[in-house]
Amino acid sequence: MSPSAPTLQTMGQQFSRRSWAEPWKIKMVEPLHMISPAARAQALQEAGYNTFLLKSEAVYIDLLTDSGTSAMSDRQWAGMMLGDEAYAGSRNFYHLEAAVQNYYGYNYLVPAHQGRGAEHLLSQVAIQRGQYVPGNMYFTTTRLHQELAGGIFADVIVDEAHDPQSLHPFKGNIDLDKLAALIAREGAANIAYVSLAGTVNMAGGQPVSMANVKALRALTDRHGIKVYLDATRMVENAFFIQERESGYADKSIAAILKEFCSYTDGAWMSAKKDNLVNIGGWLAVNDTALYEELRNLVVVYEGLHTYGGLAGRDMEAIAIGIEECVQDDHVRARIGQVRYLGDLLTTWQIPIVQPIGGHAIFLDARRFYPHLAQIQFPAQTLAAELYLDSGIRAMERGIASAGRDPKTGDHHYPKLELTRLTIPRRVYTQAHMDVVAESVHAVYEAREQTRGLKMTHEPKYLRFFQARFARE
Ligand code: PLI
Repeated sequence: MSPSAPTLQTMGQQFSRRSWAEPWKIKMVEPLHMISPAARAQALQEAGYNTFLLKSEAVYIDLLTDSGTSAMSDRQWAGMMLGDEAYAGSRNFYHLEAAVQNYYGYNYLVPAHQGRGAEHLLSQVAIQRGQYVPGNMYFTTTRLHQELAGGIFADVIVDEAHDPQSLHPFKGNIDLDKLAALIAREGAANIAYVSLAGTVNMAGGQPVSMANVKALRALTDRHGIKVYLDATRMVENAFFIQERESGYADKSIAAILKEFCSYTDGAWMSAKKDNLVNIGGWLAVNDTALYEELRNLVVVYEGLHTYGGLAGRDMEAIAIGIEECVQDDHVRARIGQVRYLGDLLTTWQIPIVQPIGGHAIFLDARRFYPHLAQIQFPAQTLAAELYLDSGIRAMERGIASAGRDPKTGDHHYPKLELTRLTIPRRVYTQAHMDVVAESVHAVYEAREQTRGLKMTHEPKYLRFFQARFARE
C-alpha cells in the first residue's frame, strides 16, 4: 500500500500498482469511543501526564504497546477451549514445547507468565555478582533483572543505533570491536553472557543481521561465552533479513528464524508480542545442566515447570500463535502496516526514527521539540499532547524510561528521546493509521507553543510505568 493513491489521470494510463492486504478478515469487533477534549484534559491531569496511568476507556486508538494487545485468530480461540488445566503435565505444555522446538530450534522449554518472568529466571541462574552483561542496547525490564542479579549492563550496539537519522540497514547489530574490547579489558570469565535482542526495541525496532550473529557466535566461541537471545520480536527481525541481506530473499521467515536461533545458546520470550497472545512467555535453552537449574527455579517464582504461571489454554494459544506468526504473509502485512504509517509521516517531514522498524513508529522528540531540554521530558510531553489532540495513546521511550544509574544515582541521559506509536498486531485498520498520522501532524503544527513537563513522583523501579508529571 502506498500512501499516495493513484489519481484519476494515472488510473487511465498504464497502471501497475499492486497492494498487499492483511491475510485475514474481521469476525468480531470491539467498539471505540473518543471522549471530549475537556474530558481528555481532565483524564490526563488525573493520570499525572503519564499515558500508563490513563484508564483504557478514556483512550481512542491505543498505541501504548504491541505487548499482549494482539487480536487472536479463530484457531487460537478454538485452542483456548482445549485447555487441559491439570496442575502437572498438561497436554498444552507439550504442544507448546513442540512448537518452540520446531520453530525456534531449542531443546528444552520452561514456560513463564510473561517475558520478565523468563528474564528473572535466566538472570538469577546465569549471572554471578559483578559480572558484565553486554547487550545490543538496554531494554527496561531486561537490564533491571540483570542488575538485580548483580550484573553490570554494558551497551555494545553499533553507534548508528543511537542516531535516529542513520539509514544503516541493521542498526541492531552488535559492535564486535566494542565487545572484543570489553572481553579483553574484563576477561571472559567476567562476562556472564551476551544479551542479544532481535529487532532492538529501544533503538526503534531495528534488526540484527545474520552475518552479525554468525560473527558474534565465532567471537564468543573463541572465549567460551554464551549468547542468549531476547526472541520477543525475532520473527520481525527475520523479515528484515529476508528483505535486506543477500542470500535470504528466497528463504522463508520460518527458515531464517530457525537459522538465527541456531547461533545462540537459548532464548527468552515475551509471547505477548510475536507469538500473538494476550499473556505468556517462555525460556528455551540447549544445555541440559542449565535447563535443570531453570526448571527448578521456575517452581519457586512462576509455577510448576509444565505451566510456569500460565493456564493450559494460554499455552495452547501460544503454540498456535507460534505457527501463525512465522507465516510470511502475516509478517509482511504486519510490518507493512507500520510502514504505511511511517511513510505518511515521512512524506509530511515529521521527524521519526529511520529506517522504519518492525513494531512501531518512533517520533524523534528532540527534533520535534528542539526548544525543550531533555530534563523537560520532550518525549513524555509529546505523548501527552497526542492524547490531548485525539485520544491516541503513545509511550515515552526516552529519559523517563532510561531511569537512573544504579551506581551514581543520576538520570541516564539516552541519546534517543523518542515517543513510540506501537502498532498492535491484527487490531487496527489503515483508516486508523490515517487518523493517527493526521493527529501527529496537528501536534507537530502546534509544536512551538508546547511547554515541557517536570516529574513530581518517581518510583524506585521502572519509574516510567508509574511516575507522575506536571506542566512546567
Ligand atoms: O512485558 P513482558 O514482561 O512480557 O516482556 C518484557 C520484554 C522483554 N524484551 C523486550 C524486547 C520487550 O519489548 C519486553 C516488553 N516490552 C513491552 C512491554 C513493550 O511495551 O515494549
